[in-house]
Amino acid sequence: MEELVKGVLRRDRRSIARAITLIEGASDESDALAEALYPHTGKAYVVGVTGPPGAGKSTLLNRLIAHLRGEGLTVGVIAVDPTSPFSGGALLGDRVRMTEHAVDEGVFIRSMGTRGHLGGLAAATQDAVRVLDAAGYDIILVETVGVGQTELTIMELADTVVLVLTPGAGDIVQVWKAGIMEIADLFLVNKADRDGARKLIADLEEMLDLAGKMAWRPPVIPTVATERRGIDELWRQLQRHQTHLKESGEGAARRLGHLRREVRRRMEHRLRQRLSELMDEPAFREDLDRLHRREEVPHRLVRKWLARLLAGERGGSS
Ligand SMILES: Nc1nc2c(ncn2[C@@H]2O[C@H](COP(=O)(O)OP(=O)(O)OP(=O)(O)O)[C@@H](O)[C@H]2O)c(=O)[nH]1
Ligand SMILES: [Mg+2]
Repeated sequence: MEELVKGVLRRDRRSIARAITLIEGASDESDALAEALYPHTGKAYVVGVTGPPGAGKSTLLNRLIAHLRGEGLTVGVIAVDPTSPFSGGALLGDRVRMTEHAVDEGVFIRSMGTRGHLGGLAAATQDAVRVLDAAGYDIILVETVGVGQTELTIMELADTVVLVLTPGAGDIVQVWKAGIMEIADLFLVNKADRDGARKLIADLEEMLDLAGKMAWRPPVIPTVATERRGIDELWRQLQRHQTHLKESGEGAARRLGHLRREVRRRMEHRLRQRLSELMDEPAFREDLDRLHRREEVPHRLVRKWLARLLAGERGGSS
């Protein structure tokens, strides 16, 4: 374990890969690893990129990585569920491995599947981001597909959230529906080479007008990822937002809010898990039988087992 932590801290790629694999398994060992790394985190600028399947997120990230490397910055990438049936399952990792970032020590790319995370996908993603943060990558990009609740939760770990949209009917409706409007700091209109881009940009600006005065008005940026168009503007706006976060105090407030929600989510997860274990115990089933025979009262049972649950947690049986 000590070796693994040291390896991550000196940005040894194999250690980083092993650490993330360990963390995906959610065990006592992975908890210990996450705990050892936590004091070394908090330095990276974390950017979340989300949007509908096939919007061009991976292509954009690939271009952005190249741009950032040109600026001398190191980049870590976590792509959550990057295989989408809509775009033929093009894996960012695969694509990048085949291109210029393949042998680049300053880039680390990892894909995470959506299945098999005992502690929840959001927690696993958070821990994976922290591994890269501890390893000292300057910028960490997190790609997730879609606009569902899980994606919103995952986006909660980012300093800046980028929403990628493409021209096409219904996009603007999606933005309204998903409630992602409130958490998007930058709107990208990708595939701006296609019909309808201008209309989408106008619709977004109108929506932002309606939202009224904001401390930060999300910029709407047209991009053509396949032709590298708009990537420098994307980076310029990301830097602008980073400055805004710092100078307004919003960045610190946001991180504190994220940590609060993270701890709450982890506690809820743990309590639910422990509750299920307790309710499988023979003693609980006996109590249930007594309840059934009217020898016990539900309300008293609740108090009794809640006390037992909390006593177990105090005992530190984690
Ligand atoms: N015309 C056009 N096509 C683009 C542009 N950006 C990406 N594409 C194409 O759109 C398709 C999907 O691109 P991806 O980068 O895989 O999209 P994604 O959002 O990462 O997809 P998922 O991860 O599967 O949700 C690919 O065939 C890209 O070549 C663009 O700006 N213009
Ligand atoms: Mg992708």
